[in-house]
Amino acid sequence: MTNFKFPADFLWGGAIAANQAEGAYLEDGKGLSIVDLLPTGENRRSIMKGNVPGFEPLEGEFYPSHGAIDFYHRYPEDIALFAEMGFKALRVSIAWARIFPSGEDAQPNEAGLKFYDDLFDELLKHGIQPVVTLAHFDVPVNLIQKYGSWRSRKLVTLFETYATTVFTRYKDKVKYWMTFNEINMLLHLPFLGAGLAFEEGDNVKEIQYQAAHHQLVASALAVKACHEIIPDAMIGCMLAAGSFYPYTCNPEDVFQGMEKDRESYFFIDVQSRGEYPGYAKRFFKDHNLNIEMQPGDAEILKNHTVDYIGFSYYSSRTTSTDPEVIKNMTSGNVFGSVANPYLAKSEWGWTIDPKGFRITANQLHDRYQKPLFVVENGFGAHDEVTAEGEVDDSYRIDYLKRHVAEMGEAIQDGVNIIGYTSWGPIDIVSASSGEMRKRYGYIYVDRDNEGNGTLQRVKKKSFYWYQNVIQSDGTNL
Ligand code: BGP
Repeated sequence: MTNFKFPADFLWGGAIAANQAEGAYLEDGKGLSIVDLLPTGENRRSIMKGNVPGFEPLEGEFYPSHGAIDFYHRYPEDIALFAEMGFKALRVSIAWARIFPSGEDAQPNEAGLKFYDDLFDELLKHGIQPVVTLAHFDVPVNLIQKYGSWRSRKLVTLFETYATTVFTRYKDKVKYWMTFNEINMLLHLPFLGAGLAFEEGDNVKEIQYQAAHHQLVASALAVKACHEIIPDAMIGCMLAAGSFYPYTCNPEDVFQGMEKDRESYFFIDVQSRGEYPGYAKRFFKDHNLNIEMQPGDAEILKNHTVDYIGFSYYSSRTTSTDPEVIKNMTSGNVFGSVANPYLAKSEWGWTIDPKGFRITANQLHDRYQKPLFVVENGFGAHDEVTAEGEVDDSYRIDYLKRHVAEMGEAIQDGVNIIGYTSWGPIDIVSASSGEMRKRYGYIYVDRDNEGNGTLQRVKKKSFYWYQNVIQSDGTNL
């Protein structure tokens, strides 16, 4: 089957995050970070939402992310496999607490800086562009304990120092940057997204939007520093995207869909257009939220907007104002979506909607008129290794095939998409469950939730499929 031919310079690749892949969570001077404290199991969701009164770090527990897939030591082998697939780009994140273990150390940790130097060198050796997220669900724990994380203005300056440090160090190696991963997750999983732990009686909404303001200013200051230090770099924002469909054509449903989309667009409107949208100002007023902004903030936001819009897309969302529909069709996702009767779901209840990918990309293009970078998309599933040592993940190929096809359609619609880094090209720890069981990779990793397994890497069927896609510029799906 011949499909749309993607541009020759299209950035095909994959995306991982430090805390889900590296392991070595206390090695070479690294400090504790939020994710190091997130247990698997029932309480995880509630903790990720910020229900952590009297927040105290848990010592001595083991979670899969502590060792993860040992990317920290095995990255040369993994990068060689990515190169074999033909990757042009690998999205990684820097663990803030590897560079500044307490988040506020006077000097950066040289061992941490060196690790990423070596990692970027290894990528460049294979002709793979590093695409680097500054904060992927990552706040040094000390900053949570001492300042209450992003609710404090203090974090803006500390983040700026961190960002400036890494821009200066890696300016010759990294040309694609991103500030906060899925910045809108701050509203849905505030502990995971921004280290926010709530106490009884907290005005949760006010704290969230105050923290959001701090992240938005910090993001703009990072854009400023990046442009000054690495003039030939591109720095973007990153949204957990996926448009809301109204459940019916009842204007109430349609209006609610628009409002729910705006909960997410809010962040990108500020990062890309450089100012608070009118609907946000109204929201603050209607809810009596008092958000402290300093003189000069508006100017910072206005003058340092992002160069591109990075986004993840896994599924669309559906919204209804009808209590009966909500009661019967709530699906267990963090965005408060009801189930869409036209769409199938993954084993984890994530709606599968390739057409929604095209819709979302078009909407982002229409709204921002900036290059888009698809920095996450993929299919989480439980994979089986056969007795012959093979993994037939045809279901994953099916998902990816349909999404890449719709991405090609979006480009033909006139949407400027510069790259596609699918999520978890090698199996890593799942963010929502904290488990190894939910896998996304083209490469299987022999590791279970208890930390057992040889860590051996095995090419899945999708490995060869993706290799072929890249090699054929997307024409062979
Ligand atoms: C996004 C995150 C990733 C990631 C992915 C898949 O929200 O940016 O960190 O893990 O979703 O989610 P999960 O691992 O929960 O399946």
